[in-house]
Amino acid sequence: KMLYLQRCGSDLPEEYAGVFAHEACHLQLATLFGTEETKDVSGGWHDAGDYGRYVVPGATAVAGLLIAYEDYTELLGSDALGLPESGNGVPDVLDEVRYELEWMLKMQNDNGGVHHKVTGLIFPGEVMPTDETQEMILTRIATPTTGAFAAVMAMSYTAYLPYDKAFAQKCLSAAEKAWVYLENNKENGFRNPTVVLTGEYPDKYDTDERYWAAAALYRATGKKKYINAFESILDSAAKVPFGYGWDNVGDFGSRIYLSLDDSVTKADSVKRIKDDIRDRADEMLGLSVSDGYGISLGMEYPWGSNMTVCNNAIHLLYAGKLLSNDAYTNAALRHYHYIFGANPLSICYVTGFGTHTPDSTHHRPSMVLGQTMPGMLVGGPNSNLEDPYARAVLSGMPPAKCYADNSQSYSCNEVTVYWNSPLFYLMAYVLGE
Ligand code: G3I
Ligand code: 9MR
Ligand code: ZN
Repeated sequence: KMLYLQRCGSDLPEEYAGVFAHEACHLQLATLFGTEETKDVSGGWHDAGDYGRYVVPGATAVAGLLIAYEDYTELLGSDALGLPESGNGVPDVLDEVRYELEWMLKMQNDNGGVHHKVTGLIFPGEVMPTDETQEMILTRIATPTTGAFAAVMAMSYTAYLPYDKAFAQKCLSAAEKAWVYLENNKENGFRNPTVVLTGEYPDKYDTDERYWAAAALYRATGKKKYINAFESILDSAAKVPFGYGWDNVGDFGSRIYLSLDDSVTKADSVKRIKDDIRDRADEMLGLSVSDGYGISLGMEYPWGSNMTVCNNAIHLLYAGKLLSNDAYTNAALRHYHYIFGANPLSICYVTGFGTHTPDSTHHRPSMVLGQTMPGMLVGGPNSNLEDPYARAVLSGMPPAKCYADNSQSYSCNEVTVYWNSPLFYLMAYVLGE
């Protein structure tokens, strides 16, 4: 539901959005940065507390929902979650993901490459989405962006095939076209142009996105070229690509590869990937065992630390199942409890749940309405104190207490679609066990 309430470009009627209802926003054509060209890239999800729409984090959020659906298909099959699409014969989680995918398809250039984001030049003030009327700027194509797009479009082919063959095929064709772009273009990460001051999501390396896309495309098509690409990326990578975050996404690819029949995988690749998953799970377990609250951040609580907590839990759950190790699974559950209140601040980091919960998030609709949208996971403690408010009130605090429930503090009290997605996965696990 949080993702539904982040929808851009369509009316959100009171029937589904309650006080957060608003008319369609950001319908204006976007101008391709540095040109006079304009393009319709309306739709998708607002990223976070701002109204930017960014392919890289959007793909991460889509991937989190799709692996939850893959792993808990029965449990997440509900077609009655209170969306406009409820009752259409398609599980609502897929309907919600489709809303982002339809937008992402617009972000693909005719040459197969994918544009990085669409935002204003600057962040808007404290306004409702319909009141952000500044010109929308479409930034250039980047290869990590194109790789993440190819990966989630191929994953979406697999997910939608039973429900909408035509849409599934549309996703796959877009994924294959994006792959051809990657074959013909060397690594080219994204950086903001100087005058563009909105979110950047800079990602220099595209090895992990290519790795992930190759695995997803092979699973979708069975074409040798994709599994060959996967193996050669793995062979030439110094480390097995890792992560579930917006910048490092390799684990999404590893899970797919390890799910393939051993008649198509290579024993030494499987071993190398499994050993890497085990080594990182052992490191997380070691940190969890020595941490007062059982999480695995050590002393570094980065921006979006609650996302890292959830992503580490996903890794531990996956490793627990893959390697039949309950210690990993139990540690994952401690990560879950931390999010919901077993932490140094005894706060439930999900808005609207529990007795002590954030009510002043850095989320423009909540700030304008003076009412915090429920069901949002806040970024959480950030020991790097990355905004003026945090620096003013949190200096000297221990890392796990570097959190303030204040709407000015975007570096610890914002919300994003790709912080909710790993939480969604964990809740599906807990509900399903
Ligand atoms: O990973 C390094 C770590 O190795 C290092 O020790 C540490 C200390 O310097 O920095 C870590 O990098 C951090 C990076 O996120 C990790 O991905 C940076 O400090 C931190 O500044 C960076 O923050 C990002 C933030 O934008 C600022 O760029 C967040 O990940 C990202 O979630 C956030 O995204 C924003 C969008 O731009 C706009 N929309 C809201 C959204 C959430 O706040
Ligand atoms: O609202 C913006 C939030 O989404 C970003 O994560 C954050 C850091 O990039 O910036 C926020 O916008 C602030 C801007 O950076 C500085 N002026 C105040 C803006 C609202 O807090
Ligand atoms: Zn919008």
